[in-house]
Parts: sequence; C-alpha cells; structure tokens
Amino acid sequence: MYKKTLLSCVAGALLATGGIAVAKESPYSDPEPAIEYRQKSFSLIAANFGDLVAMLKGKKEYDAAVAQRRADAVAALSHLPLEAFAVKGSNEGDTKAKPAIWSSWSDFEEKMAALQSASTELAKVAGSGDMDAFKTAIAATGKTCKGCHDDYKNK
Ligand code: ASC
Repeated sequence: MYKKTLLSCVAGALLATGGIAVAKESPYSDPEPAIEYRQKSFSLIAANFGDLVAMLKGKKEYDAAVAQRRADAVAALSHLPLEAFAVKGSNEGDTKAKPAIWSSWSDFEEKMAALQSASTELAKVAGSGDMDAFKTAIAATGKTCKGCHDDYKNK
C-alpha cells in the first residue's frame, strides 16, 4: 500500500517535470536512440503483421508454422515501443509522434495495451489453420494499429 502511494508520487513528480513514468525502462535514455528504437520496433511489427495480412489475402500461401512465428513476433514486439515513448525529450526530433501522446498519456497507454492484447489473441489462432478465427483476429489487431495512428501519428 505504502509502496503504491510512493510510486504514484514518483509518477506525479515525473509528469510534472515533463517525463512520463512507466513500469519498464527503455534500453535507451537519450531521445534520439529511443526514437530510433521505437521506430524499429514498429517496423518489425509492420513486417510481421504485413506478412500475416498477405497470407490472409491470399497474396502468399498460408503456412501455419510461419503464421505462428509472425504472430508470436508481433505479440512480443508490441511490448517494446511504449517504454521508449516515455523517454524524456523523445517528443522532439525525427519523429512522426504527435504531441497528443504525452498530453493524453494514459489513453496512449491504453491503446498500446489494446495492441498487446489483440496480438496475443492473434497468436492463439494464427497457427491453428482456422481461417475464420485468423481473419477476425487480424482485423481486430489491425484496428488497434489504425486506432492509435489516427490520433497519435503524423502522416
Ligand atoms: C499494417 C501496417 C499498419 C497497419 C494498419 C492497419 O500492416 O503497417 O500501420 O497494418 O494499416 O489498419
């Protein structure tokens, strides 16, 4: 209980000074490498998710083992970007991230969490060969990508 109160005080103090408190720390604490780290994470998410979409659309033959690997990758990678957005000063620089991320931090966190849970669900069905479930889970995951980009990513 005491620990929780202390943590929320620390979080409040960080927010007041322009930093954002998250449970995990990015491997980088300087803005430039943190921006690069989250961009690379998103690139890998897009590459893996894009391959799943290609299989769904029949642009590529569905392969259960490959689909499983791609979906596992997306689910794991989905946990990486958030902590790098929390790096102080990473709102400025070579980034398409909108300032709204930091002014609506808890909503942004929720949207990142939505990607994490949708991709975890996708990973449960991607290798099953059940194409209906695959389609539903891909649509749900893609919706979380788009939902966040609409509010928080510049074109
Ligand atoms: C992708 C990709 C995105 C999302 C989005 C889903 O493959 O790179 O940003 O899917 O288009 O709506």
